[in-house]
Amino acid sequence: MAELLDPVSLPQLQVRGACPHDCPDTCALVTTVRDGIAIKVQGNPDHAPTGGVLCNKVSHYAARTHDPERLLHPLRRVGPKGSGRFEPVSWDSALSDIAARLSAIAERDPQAILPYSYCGTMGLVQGESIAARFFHKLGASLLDRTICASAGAEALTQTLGGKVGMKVEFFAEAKLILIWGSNSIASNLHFWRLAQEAKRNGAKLVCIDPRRSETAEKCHEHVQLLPGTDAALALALMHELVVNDWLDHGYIAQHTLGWEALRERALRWSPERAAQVCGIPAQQIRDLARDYGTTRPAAIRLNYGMQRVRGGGNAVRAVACLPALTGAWRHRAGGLLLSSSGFFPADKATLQRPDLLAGRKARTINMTTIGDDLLRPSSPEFGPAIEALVVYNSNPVAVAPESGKVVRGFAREDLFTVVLEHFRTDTADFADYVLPATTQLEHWDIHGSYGHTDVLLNRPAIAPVGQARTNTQVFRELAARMGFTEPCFRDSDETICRQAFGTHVDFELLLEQGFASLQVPEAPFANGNFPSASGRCEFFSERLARQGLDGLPDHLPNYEPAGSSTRYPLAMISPPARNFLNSTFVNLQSLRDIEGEPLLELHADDAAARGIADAQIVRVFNDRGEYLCKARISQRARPGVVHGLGIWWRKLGLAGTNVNQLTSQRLTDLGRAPTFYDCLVEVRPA
Ligand SMILES: Nc1nc2c(c(=O)[nH]1)N[C@H]1C(S)=C(S)[C@@H](COP(=O)(O)OP(=O)(O)OC[C@H]3O[C@@H](n4cnc5c(=O)[nH]c(N)nc54)[C@H](O)[C@@H]3O)O[C@H]1N2
Ligand SMILES: Nc1nc2c(c(=O)[nH]1)N[C@H]1C(S)=C(S)[C@@H](COP(=O)(O)OP(=O)(O)OC[C@H]3O[C@@H](n4cnc5c(=O)[nH]c(N)nc54)[C@H](O)[C@@H]3O)O[C@H]1N2
Ligand code: SF4
Ligand SMILES: [Mo]
Repeated sequence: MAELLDPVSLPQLQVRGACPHDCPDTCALVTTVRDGIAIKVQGNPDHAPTGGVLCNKVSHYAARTHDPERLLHPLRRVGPKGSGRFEPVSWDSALSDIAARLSAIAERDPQAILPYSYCGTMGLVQGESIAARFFHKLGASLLDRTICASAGAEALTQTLGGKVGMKVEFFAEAKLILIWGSNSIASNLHFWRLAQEAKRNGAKLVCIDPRRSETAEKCHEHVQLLPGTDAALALALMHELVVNDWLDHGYIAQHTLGWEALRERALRWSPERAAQVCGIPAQQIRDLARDYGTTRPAAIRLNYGMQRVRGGGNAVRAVACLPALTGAWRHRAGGLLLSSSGFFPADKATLQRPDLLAGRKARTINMTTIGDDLLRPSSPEFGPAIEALVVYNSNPVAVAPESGKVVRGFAREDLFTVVLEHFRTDTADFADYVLPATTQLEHWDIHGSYGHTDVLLNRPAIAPVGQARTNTQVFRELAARMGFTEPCFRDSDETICRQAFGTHVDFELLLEQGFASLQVPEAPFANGNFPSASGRCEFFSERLARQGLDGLPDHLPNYEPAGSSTRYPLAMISPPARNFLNSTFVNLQSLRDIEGEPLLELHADDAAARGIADAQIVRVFNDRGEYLCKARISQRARPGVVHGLGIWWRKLGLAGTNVNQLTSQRLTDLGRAPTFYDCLVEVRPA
């Protein structure tokens, strides 16, 4: 049983759960509850990937749950849009009015209604289950959930056949680890523990990142390339593998597709050529290639940081070719991991019921371009203007690119907006109705992972705080009010937990210990068997070629390459601040105190050229907008590149904006994803 009575102190429960956050580690939690209050959230020591340790953010989860600013009852807007002026209303009147408003719009055209959700929780129940069923039945617009990972996901799918890779635990046995586009210490802490173990066993750690991150400074080698130049680096590594014959010819012949074409492409990328593009010494590329070509086993921990630029998909494709060239996949501690989520057999058809569309063809809106799309009038190409937006598990006003436009869209007085939230976020401020949602400590859920291969079950530890309701309950009740009679709208959360993986996991084991491992081979691609159509690692992708795209990976320069503009000479990336999780936790005083203020890290030379002193307030700007923050002259930055750490709540920043005021809505080469790290700016003292 999960609940254990502590014999010594007051009656106290320990309840097993799962971290809900969008983080590859998917930790197993143990929540201690006393008198109905969660007093402590800890890592489950029995779950190997968690190892009993949580990050600093989620160690504060009990405080976040019982924070005095939690939303406790439904709110209805009384002031102008965005003013944040609300009055409390009953659930019944809120839900009745919402159902009536949505019904009236749906009668004209249900596609004028758009759900907007992402990974505030990664749970399969409080994410896309009843909510998806509801919007499918309604015939609402579909949402293309691209804001994070779809460029890399598409790239992996076009190369390996799916979001699959090494089993994370075996990184500990690798002798060379490339940490590529990942600040593991901040955003993949439990992987970093494995990398440390490998280091103690003699492994060399190399970090490839434009920023000298917490992780980069602790690796043996830091390759500090310019943003958006990873494909050039990967191709030059291939060049060296070819000319030095550090290749596994047997593996290439048996388990890959398109070798001759890739070889030819790689031979065009001498280290000197790539060095020009990447802004690093050619010798560093040669040395890295020698390490990669001659060390066994060699493992790559690729992460999403490199794919937030125009050529992000191609970059991931290029890197994903490397382990097949050297045969690194033969060893369980060799290969690559970007995401393991493709190993999880989630039953999406049952969870989400796309069949409820019943032959209707709903249009798809890309969540990344919500700024433009909210401002679009009806037209034959676009379809109806968006009239209603239902937001859950996301904070688009803070996290979506080009927030000047996002805000203008949300501020439309004729837009009907419902936001399900824990707190009065920047997005909630623009709602017509704010509905208080339960947190992970208050509801059931079930989780896969994109960093390990265990399923986790989350049991509620406490009763809902205030009048908070689960996302599922809100959509169940809206469904009932709108006359949706299918039995799937009455499934309980526990039932949905059981549906999620069907017989693929032992649910009794989940109930008992809180986690259950998938059966994944130790070295899944030692003998090929990639989940691609050909069963091989596809250097050349027929599918991409048929779409008129390059079948081979190549370097595509950024839309806004470093050094290409005299007006905006600085390339800005905006990776996460360590103590926030996207925009979650920014409102928690204890964590915000650690981060201090919104920061722009810049190199001393760039600061001096602009007369900027450390800790001075600066104006960061481009044609899309401007943002005030504090300058930090920092050895983390290389000249010409600045780092606007994210993702602050606009209203908690210095002048009511955040870094996304500057980012653009342009999309990546593959996967229709955002290009947050492909952004030129200028900086001046404020
Ligand atoms: N503490 C913390 N942890 C998090 C999150 C958080 O907000 N805070 N967010 C979670 C989420 S949603 C995600 S998607 C992951 C994100 O975590 P990651 O997948 O690791 O991605 P990022 O944090 O975007 O970027 C990682 C690193 O890539 C670097 N980078 C930027 N541009 C480039 C480039 O062009 N090439 C290369 N090689 N590197 C580049 C950045 O400087 C950064 O150090 O982390 C999750 N974990
Ligand atoms: N400039 C810049 N912008 C970025 C990024 C970047 O690196 N730089 N990173 C991008 C990435 S990788 C991502 S993933 C996105 C993240 O964007 P989002 O997925 O929007 O993530 P969060 O900002 O964490 O907002 C999640 C919200 O969901 C709420 N929530 C959590 N659990 C529940 C629940 O059970 N029910 C309900 N109703 N609400 C819940 C939380 O309170 C929180 O306000 O941001 C992107 N934006
Ligand atoms: S955010 Fe990541 S590291 Fe932190 S507790 Fe959750 S899964 Fe673990
Ligand atoms: Mo993300």
